[in-house]
Amino acid sequence: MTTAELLNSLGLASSSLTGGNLAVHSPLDGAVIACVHEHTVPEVQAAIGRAHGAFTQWRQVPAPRRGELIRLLGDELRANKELLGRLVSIEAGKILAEGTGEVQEMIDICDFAVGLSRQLYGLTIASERPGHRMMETWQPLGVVGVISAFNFPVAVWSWNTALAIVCGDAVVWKPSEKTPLTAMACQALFERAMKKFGDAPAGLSELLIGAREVGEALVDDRRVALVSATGSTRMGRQIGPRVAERFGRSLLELGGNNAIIVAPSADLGMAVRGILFGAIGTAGQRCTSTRRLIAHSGIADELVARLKKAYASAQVGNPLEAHTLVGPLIDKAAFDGMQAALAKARQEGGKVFGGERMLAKEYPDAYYVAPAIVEMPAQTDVVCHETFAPILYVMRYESFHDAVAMQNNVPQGLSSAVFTTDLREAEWFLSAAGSDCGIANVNIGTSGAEIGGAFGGEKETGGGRESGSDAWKVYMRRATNTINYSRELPLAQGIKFGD
Ligand code: UN1
Repeated sequence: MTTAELLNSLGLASSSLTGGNLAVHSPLDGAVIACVHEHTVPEVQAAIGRAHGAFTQWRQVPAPRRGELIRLLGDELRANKELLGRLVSIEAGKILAEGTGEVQEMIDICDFAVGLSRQLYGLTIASERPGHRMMETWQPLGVVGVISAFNFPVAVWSWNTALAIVCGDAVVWKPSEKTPLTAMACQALFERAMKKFGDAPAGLSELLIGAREVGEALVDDRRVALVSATGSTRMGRQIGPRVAERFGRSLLELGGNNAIIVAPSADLGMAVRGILFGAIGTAGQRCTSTRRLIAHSGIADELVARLKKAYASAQVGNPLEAHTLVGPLIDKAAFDGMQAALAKARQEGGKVFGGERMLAKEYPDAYYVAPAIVEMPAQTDVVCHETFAPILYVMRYESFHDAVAMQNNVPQGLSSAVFTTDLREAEWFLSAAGSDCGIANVNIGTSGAEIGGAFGGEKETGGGRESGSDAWKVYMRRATNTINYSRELPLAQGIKFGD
């Protein structure tokens, strides 16, 4: 099936794929696969207006009925899992197993949200006043602006959208300008679900294609109650204050610098597999990718030797081919960033294994790399920065508490893991004095979280939580209600006022 046929079967009309001024390149070979229309600022404002209009109607639809729309979206995703997964591979460069895995993650959050649509529970609270009752209700919030990155071009939208829609909100989405096609496919599937649903208001889900100005118009618009943004810390540092300035709400999912600690008691075979998936899976382009390995000095040599062997046999190449484990980097800028980080690591005393460009002859306009392992003398400056590429920095430790301190001693706080069979170490790692990350795992790696838990992290990762657990609450506004069913009007705190 050609890319054009694939796009057509996902509901994208050929006319929407040509003639626009935004060229879409596939990272597989650098070829231009479409030229799509970029939205202007007035178009952005009109889209937000439509979404706001839709919100005022949608908020009055009972939540379980709203859940039905997400159930239908889940059906569309199930029916199109292979096609959309393939498009994710073509546009973002991840291997097919991970492309379809990402669509599965969308299906999972839809299922979660359908159940949630009957569980948007508030509390009943004891009042201090006789004949009074207090309660808490969760009300729809408004328009949710979603800004997403190229590396999870469809799942991040679905985490936000599935929850926002059952919570009674409308969504305006600005995907990465590197991955507009997967976004257009999601929007087409959403529209199919809307059609089957019947009477959902138009404008419930709006898609905006474009770069910075489009994002800025979304961020600055007072009608956008929540801005949920996934991307670099640099981006979040701009968005956070701009949204706060107008007293909007933001949910930030920014950089990670995720470490795995491997203790002497660890099952090394498991550790190697966990590190491999975390460090080279998605070519190191997940926010949860494993970027640091903190290995006990007693096992570090053996562990690194086993990792190098595993790296050497991991196939780098076209992600549509069955045996490939590592696809390309998204673009030349990503490759340059990786090379700059490796050069800096060398200057800081690092010993680099791998990291060179591959397949340049076959694909002169694509950027395939050998994943790199860099043994560092210490956790130097370069190690403290997130480089969105398959670089694994290796440091050694003697005492477990020092390892945990090293793991925490970076500006980011997304994901972390320990491989140990020592109960004391595992529990310490998960304790108040342990990992300071939003995700802390034992005997599994840093990436590949399930949707059932809240997803996000601390410090420069931005503090937001999306997906499972009670992350839905950020998509709603909380009202505290006090109801007086007595014939008196007592004041709280026993205050007497004029009587
Ligand atoms: C991201 O990289 O932006 O935990 C999200 C994981 C995936 C999501 C990653 N479920 O690796």
